[in-house]
Amino acid sequence: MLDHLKKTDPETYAFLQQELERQKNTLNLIASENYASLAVLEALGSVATNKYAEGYPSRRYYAGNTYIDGIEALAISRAKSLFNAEHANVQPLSGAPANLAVYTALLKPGDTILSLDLNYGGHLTHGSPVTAVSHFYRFVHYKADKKTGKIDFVEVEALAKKEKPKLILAGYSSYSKEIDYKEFKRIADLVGAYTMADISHIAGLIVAGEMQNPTLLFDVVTTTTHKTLRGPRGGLILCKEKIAFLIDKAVFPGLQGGPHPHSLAAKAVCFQEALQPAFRQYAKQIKKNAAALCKALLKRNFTIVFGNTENHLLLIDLTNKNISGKQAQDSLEKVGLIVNKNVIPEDTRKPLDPSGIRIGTPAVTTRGLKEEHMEMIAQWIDEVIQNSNDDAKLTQIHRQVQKLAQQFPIYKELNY
Ligand code: DSN
Repeated sequence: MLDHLKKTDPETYAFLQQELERQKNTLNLIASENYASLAVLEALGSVATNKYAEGYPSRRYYAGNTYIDGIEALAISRAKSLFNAEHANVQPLSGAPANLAVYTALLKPGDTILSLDLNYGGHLTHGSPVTAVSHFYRFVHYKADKKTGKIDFVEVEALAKKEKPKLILAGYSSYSKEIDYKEFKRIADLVGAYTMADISHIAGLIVAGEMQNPTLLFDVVTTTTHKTLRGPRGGLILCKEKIAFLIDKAVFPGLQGGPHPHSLAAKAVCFQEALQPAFRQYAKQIKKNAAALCKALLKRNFTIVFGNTENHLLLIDLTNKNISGKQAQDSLEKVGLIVNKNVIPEDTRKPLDPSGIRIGTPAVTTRGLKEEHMEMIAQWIDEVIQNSNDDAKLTQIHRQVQKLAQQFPIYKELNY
């Protein structure tokens, strides 16, 4: 596929070839990653990247946008039908810019946002002190029950009444449970706050009907397009018509310049793919695989944070296994199982070497792995954790992982 690149820039080409081999020969269990289709990759690598298109369809600041208008309008209308949304803005460059655009549209600097604590599954852009947004807005955090993951709405209501947030945020990056959007909306109405959901992780499950859809209930919903939705790296905002003007103005010209038209095209393709019946089957299997993996790990005495999973991911507390999250991540990478270290609720360790790892099934499900393979993966994880210093054992497991990976190509059409 990369003949011109090979001639022009052999160094970049070589890295991309190595990355392709890495992806082919490992099993990707990172909950936020996936394999975009060849159609999405073709749209991303298209001539649309050559165009500037500041503005919105039919209201551009540059000539020559007839076809980019067509692409963006297609992406918008598909996003609206996919999520059942009144309005869609497909221009955010990714999830963090999408969230910042919502804050910019609806809040004034210093206003309060009520969101989930990072250690309980919240996201950096929901107010971690290391982010710029935490300097612009005042974040107050609710928590979830450490054992069950349930959100205590009595606590959320009390916090909302005390702190008077302008915006209440539901939506998480390492949270494995269903979300009660109705309760959040009830509390937001009590205190006159906007409701925002960040569904980046679970968008694919939502459009397939495998998880609740907050779009009709909430004022605004943000998502990335590259996780369970399996599209290009990018962001998307869905909102009620009554705030559409504010959202659009915040994205452009508020925060961004020209959108990335190649990415708009790839989003249109991704939404089209997600509208197909096969995508529903895919999302169902993601959940089945996560549940099977969870069961197989519990059987091997792993501690699953919040007890189990109701979506595509699970968080393992490794404290009883006497290994840190980073050591586990590194040892698993040696055998070709790719996961990420992750903080757990009330973690006593630091984020760069926390007590947990996060595991997700969207990418391996795209490759075609089923419940029986989750049993094999759990067995390998267990063996790696118990033998993390035994290089001979790790080499043996690595061979088995590679064999399974090679049976399930990342792009069957190309035999990759
Ligand atoms: N980095 C993403 C994740 O892994 O959840 C969120 O931004």
